[in-house]
Amino acid sequence: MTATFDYFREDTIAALSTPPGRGAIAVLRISGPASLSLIQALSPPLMKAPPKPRRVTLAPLVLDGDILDEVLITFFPAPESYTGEDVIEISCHGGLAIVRAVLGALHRLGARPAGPGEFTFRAVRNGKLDLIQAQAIGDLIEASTERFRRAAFSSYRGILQQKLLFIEENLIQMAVRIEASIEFPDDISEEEDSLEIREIQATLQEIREIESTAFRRRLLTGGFRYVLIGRPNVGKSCLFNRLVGRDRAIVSPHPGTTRDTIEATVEIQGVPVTFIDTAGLRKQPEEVEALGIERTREAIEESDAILLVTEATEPVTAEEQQICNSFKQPVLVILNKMDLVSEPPEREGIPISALTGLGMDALWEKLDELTARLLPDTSDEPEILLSAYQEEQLRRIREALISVMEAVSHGQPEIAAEEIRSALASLGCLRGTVISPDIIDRIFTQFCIGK
Ligand SMILES: Nc1nc2c(ncn2[C@@H]2O[C@H](COP(=O)(O)OP(=O)(O)OP(=O)(O)O)[C@@H](O)[C@H]2O)c(=O)[nH]1
Ligand SMILES: [Mg+2]
Repeated sequence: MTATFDYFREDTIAALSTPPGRGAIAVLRISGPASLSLIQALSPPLMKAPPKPRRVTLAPLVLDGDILDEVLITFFPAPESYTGEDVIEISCHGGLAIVRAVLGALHRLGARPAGPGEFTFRAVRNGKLDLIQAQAIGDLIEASTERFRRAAFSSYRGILQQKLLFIEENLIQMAVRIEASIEFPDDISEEEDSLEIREIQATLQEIREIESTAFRRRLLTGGFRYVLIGRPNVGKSCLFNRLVGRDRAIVSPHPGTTRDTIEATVEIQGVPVTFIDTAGLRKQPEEVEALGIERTREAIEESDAILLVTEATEPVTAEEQQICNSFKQPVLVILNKMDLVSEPPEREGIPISALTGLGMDALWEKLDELTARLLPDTSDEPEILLSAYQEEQLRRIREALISVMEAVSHGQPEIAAEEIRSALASLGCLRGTVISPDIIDRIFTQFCIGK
């Protein structure tokens, strides 16, 4: 990333903080030592009466005698601001041309365009946020479902940081003891070594517990996949469209209409659930359809649950029965086209009509139940959301600690000391006590500009 170097400069940056595009208002942010003088240069009345800290001031922005807009300005003097530097927030009218003109003026007067996540980077550099909170803020912005939002918020509140601090203290004490054993090798008994090994095992256990929460992020971002399968023409696409709330898949009276898998995502129980419409399963398909059926098999493999769509008018086939028995995933059997029969057939299934919407409420209830069942119970543990970066650092710490353990048990304190230093270094990267260009690349450049 070429922007990396810039992040360590202490100049003044400016960017649009609301999403690009038309809106009622747009918020721009300036951060750095020249923030106040910049806005004063753009707004003559503020030269005479500087904006009061943390109060909103109405002011015109003027460039070359041309009024760009009338805006609201808030001045957050250092260190009581998001970044810990002098910050000016400008709320202007959210027109594309206005935003372009105001940003252009700020840049012309000397503010550098901010890189992605650079405001948050400065907040970390200035000790306003720790690195873990910064990543949680990234998650808060990304969170599009209820559960993800809640998890991101609790991880923002610092549970992981507390746990890591505890592990760090343990490692430091361990390092001190190991260093001492190099200086005074005769004072160390075998008993003390085995005590040390137990300490390391306990710390390893702590780390594994934190690592075991990694699935949660994948769940909150990726969610579940429910695949709709069944014989051709049973109404899979029609039901799919109903479930995802729009006409995505083509519905037709000809069997073999769907040839490719189609996906759409909705929210159930606070997590994203992707429904997958597939090509109907049949024994002797034509060539293109056969490919579609291959994809269907793949979709089944990757799914968390199966919605087996059948026709209420038809008896269940041997093939359908086999599907119910041969997969490990839960299967919901759906009896579609209930509008064509007077009574539900005498077999298990959820009676619906994808065409008329009959029975859809009951089906949604079943889907809620199914999803709740698939969700791991995390109600009594603190929410930790590990990023890929954090997972990697934890793995490094764990591997280093295993080497420490081996070295201690083989009576090699020098190696143990070196490995424990490496574990502490990874822990520093994880906690953000060391900020390297690598951290900027891996974390901050993933943010949007203006954050
Ligand atoms: N009466 C009635 N017709 C339905 C119902 N659901 C679907 N259909 C009709 O059944 C036909 C097939 O529907 P699709 O949704 O295309 O079926 P499919 O299972 O996706 O079929 P393939 O993609 O060919 O495998 C269409 O003519 C639909 O209008 C229903 O509940 N009642
Ligand atoms: Mg179809």
